Amino acid sequence: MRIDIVTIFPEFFDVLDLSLLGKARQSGLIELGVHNLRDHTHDRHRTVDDTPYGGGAGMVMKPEPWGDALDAIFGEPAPVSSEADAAPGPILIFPSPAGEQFTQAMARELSEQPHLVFACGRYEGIDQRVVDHFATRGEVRLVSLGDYVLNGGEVAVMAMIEAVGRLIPGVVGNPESLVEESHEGGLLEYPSYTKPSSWRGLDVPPVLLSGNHGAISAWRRAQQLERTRRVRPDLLPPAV
Ligand code: J9T
Repeated sequence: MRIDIVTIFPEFFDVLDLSLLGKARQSGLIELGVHNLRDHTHDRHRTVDDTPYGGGAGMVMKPEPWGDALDAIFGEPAPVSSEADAAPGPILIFPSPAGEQFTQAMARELSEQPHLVFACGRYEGIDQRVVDHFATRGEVRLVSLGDYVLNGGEVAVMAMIEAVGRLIPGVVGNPESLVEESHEGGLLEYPSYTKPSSWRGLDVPPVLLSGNHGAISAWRRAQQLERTRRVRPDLLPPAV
């Protein structure tokens, strides 16, 4: 998969050299391009924002640097005549608290794409015409991590890249660990324990030491249901 990121803080993404995603980049499973929006400005101050039309607090990101930065990634708009034969382009994602909610299902869907482009804006936003223009050229999605505001899209994009990247085949060593965890089955994860079997007066639930695999599976399932019912009843399927 290819991932491009446009941001005014390219260094923020240096941590993608580390850990599992760093390894995935070295092995070529993930190809990453991080682009500085300010490289697409043309004034001495490398200005990326301006005051909002209609008034109000804060600044809005100007459309021209965004247009130029994204054109450089997408290529210039295709002439209308050749549009029909064009291969589908990248999915363009704007992290935004006004977007659809990012979920494990969306992470899985995005992990199957060949090319994602993330456009990190500041929280007052990017001129709407950038979204509207690129929506005429391909798939555009506004995506929110949850119901809270951040200073910029960078942290949200980092979370999305980690959630998506680990689902790309080969990135996580043991694919079984992907299936058993929270959210993939629609329920929260069961609690886990390792040695020692007794620690600070707390014992590992005896069933886990029993060697009875049927009983262990049933216990874990019951724990998942109990946890989900207690903290995230909204996730329970109607039949439960
Ligand atoms: C600037 O971006 C945000 O504030 C943001 C992005 C994605 N999800 C959120 N919940 C906030």
